[in-house]
Amino acid sequence: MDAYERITRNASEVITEEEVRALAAEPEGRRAYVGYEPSGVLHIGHMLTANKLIDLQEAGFEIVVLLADVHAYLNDKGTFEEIRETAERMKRQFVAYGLEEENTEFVLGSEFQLDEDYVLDLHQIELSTTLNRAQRAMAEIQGGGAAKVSHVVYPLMQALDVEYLDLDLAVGGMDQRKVHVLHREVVPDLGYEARPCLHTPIIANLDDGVGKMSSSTGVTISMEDSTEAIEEKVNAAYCPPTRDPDPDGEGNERRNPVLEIFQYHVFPRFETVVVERPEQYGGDLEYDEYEALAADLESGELHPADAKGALARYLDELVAPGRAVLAEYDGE
Ligand code: NAL
Repeated sequence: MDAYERITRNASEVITEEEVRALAAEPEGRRAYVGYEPSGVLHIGHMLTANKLIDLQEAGFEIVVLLADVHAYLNDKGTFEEIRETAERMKRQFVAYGLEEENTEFVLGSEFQLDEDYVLDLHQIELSTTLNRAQRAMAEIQGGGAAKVSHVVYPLMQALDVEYLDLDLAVGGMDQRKVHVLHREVVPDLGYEARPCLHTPIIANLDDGVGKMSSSTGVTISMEDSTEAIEEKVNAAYCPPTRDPDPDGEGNERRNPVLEIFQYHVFPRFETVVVERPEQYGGDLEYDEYEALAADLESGELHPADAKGALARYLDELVAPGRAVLAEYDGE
């Protein structure tokens, strides 16, 4: 796999391909980043972007993780003190998950977002952005309820952060794309260079195969889950035996969350995937790539129950280190 393939594997979109190819040609010393509103417990959505950061680390990038405390505050996620504490818990879980501490810079938004230069740049973007434009950029991020003034400041700050963190590549889920596009449109007016962006897919809920998988709606997996909870959720997951013929087709919402988790979480982190089966059912199956496993599920060679058993085992292995970090907090 060459650097460009590794950087873009499993991505839904890159803006623009040409700009990302230029980075891939010389990845050493490049900085890529993701920002997260601090939340107490990592869930599978955070883990998906973290997998992309691990790909980028392996391609030679330096990684910056923005723990967006001011953004979480603007999105009504609690008091500033609570959010700060949560940020530290989140950082420790990311390190446990596999973001090497030596190669990862964790930054709190409040470290630079309250500086005079930053605030004046922010006000300049406020002057040139309509309310309507900012609200549209925020639609997929806002926590719910009526939009407040804070909700239109939020995407403008995010657009500016890319410049202030001196980054070469902005990474985020597809829910961040409108903010990143806003970034590309507004920062040139401030005399800054727009940066390339890479967006990861939003995967389906485990229970119904549709919607955005997050901790607030539908069944998801988080670092809080015990081995037994993971087994239960995965065994109850929606897993139609045939693949969606057009998974990205508009209006086509039939999805297979079991296959998606194999694709976006298991294969990127494990060289080979072994599905254990009793001898009488044909014995163990071994896969080096996602497509082979998906094809076997589709043809009936691999039974959904066996696929789920393997998925629960691998997910448990991915979650275990973060679960241990959370247990330490509980013990304090
Ligand atoms: C992501 C978030 C907040 C601030 C950012 C600043 C720069 C780059 C990425 C950022 C969080 C994100 C979310 N909007 O919805 O979790």
